[in-house]
Amino acid sequence: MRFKFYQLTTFFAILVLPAMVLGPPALEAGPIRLSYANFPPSTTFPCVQMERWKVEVEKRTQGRVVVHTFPGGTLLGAKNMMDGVISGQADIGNLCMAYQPGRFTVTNATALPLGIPNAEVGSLVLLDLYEKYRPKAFSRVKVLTMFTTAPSNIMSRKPVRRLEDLKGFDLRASGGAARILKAWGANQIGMPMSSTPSALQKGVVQGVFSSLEVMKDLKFAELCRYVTMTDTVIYPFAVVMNMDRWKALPEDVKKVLNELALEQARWTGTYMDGHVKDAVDWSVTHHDVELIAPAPEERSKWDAELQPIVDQWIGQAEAKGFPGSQIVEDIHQLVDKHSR
Ligand code: DTR
Repeated sequence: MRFKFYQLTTFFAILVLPAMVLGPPALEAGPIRLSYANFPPSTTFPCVQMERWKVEVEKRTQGRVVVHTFPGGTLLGAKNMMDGVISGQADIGNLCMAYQPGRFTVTNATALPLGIPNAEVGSLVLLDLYEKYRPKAFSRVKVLTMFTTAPSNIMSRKPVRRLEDLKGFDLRASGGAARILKAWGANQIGMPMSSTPSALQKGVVQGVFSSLEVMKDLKFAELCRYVTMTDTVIYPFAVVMNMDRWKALPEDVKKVLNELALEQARWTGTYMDGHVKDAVDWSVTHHDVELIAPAPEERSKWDAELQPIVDQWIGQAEAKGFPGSQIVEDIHQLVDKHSR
C-alpha cells in the first residue's frame, strides 16, 4: 500500500510527534490497595483498632495507600488468619494468638498468670517480647503491630462466688486462659470469640472468660447477669502482613507503617482499658449486672491453683527448645518497666 505525502505528515503529527515530545504514555499508577482481614464483628475492639490504623495509614501516606477492611470473618476467619495472610488471600490480617497455643509459644507466654495489670502495659510488654525474640513463628510475615486485651474475668448466667461454684461449670475460653479455667475446675470449652455469641444463646456454654468490653460490644450483658472479678490473664493479638506485599511497598510507605507499630499498640491498649470501664458501667446501669469480687481469703484459694501453671509451661517450652524461664523473667521485667 502506498501513502500520499499529506497522509504521512498527518500520521506523524497526530501519533508520532506527541509520543516523541511527551515520552511513552505514563502507566496509571493509582493508590496501593491493601486488604485487611479481621475475624470478629465490627463493633469489637480488634476491628475498632483496624479502622483507626486504616485512617492513620491513609492520612500519613496522603492517600497513596488505601486500606480495604473486612471485619466479621468476611475474608478470613479466626483460625486461618495467619495461613491466609502467608498465602496472600488477604494482604493483612489480625489474629488472636491464643487460638493457636502451640504455634506461637513465645508470644503466648504473655497469657500466663504473670500479673499483667491492663491492656496498655500488656500491649507494650508483648511488642517488646516479640522484638527481643523475633520468634520463627512470624518469619514468613511482616508484623505490623501487636496488642493485648485487658485481663480476663468471668461473665456468667449464674453467680460464681466461690471456687466450688466453678466445678464442672461450662465456660468458654481459649489459649492461656483455658489452662486457668481448667485449674479452677471449670469445664473449659474452647472456641474463638466469633463463635461465642451463638454458643451463649444456645446454652452450649454458661459463660465466658474474657476481657469485659464484650459485655457491651457483643451484648453479653443481656445474657450474663453476673461478673466475677478475677483480673487474671490477657489474650495476645498480632497484626501481620503478607511478606511479598510488604517487600513490594515503597520505602517511605514502609517507614510510615513501621513508625505506627508501637503507637498502634499503645493506642489499642489504652482504648481497650477505657472501653472496659465504659462497658462495665453500661452493663450495671442498663442490665443490672452484679459485679462479684471474691473476698481476699477466697481469692487466695483461686490464686493457689494457678501457681503450678507457670512452672509447667516453662518445662513444656524448654522441652520444645525455647528458653522458658528466661522468657518468663523477661515478662516480669517488662511488666515492671511499663508499669512505672
Ligand atoms: N479474650 C479473647 C480475645 C478477645 C477479647 N475481646 C474480644 C473481642 C473480639 C474478639 C476477640 C476478643 C477471647 O475471649 O477470644
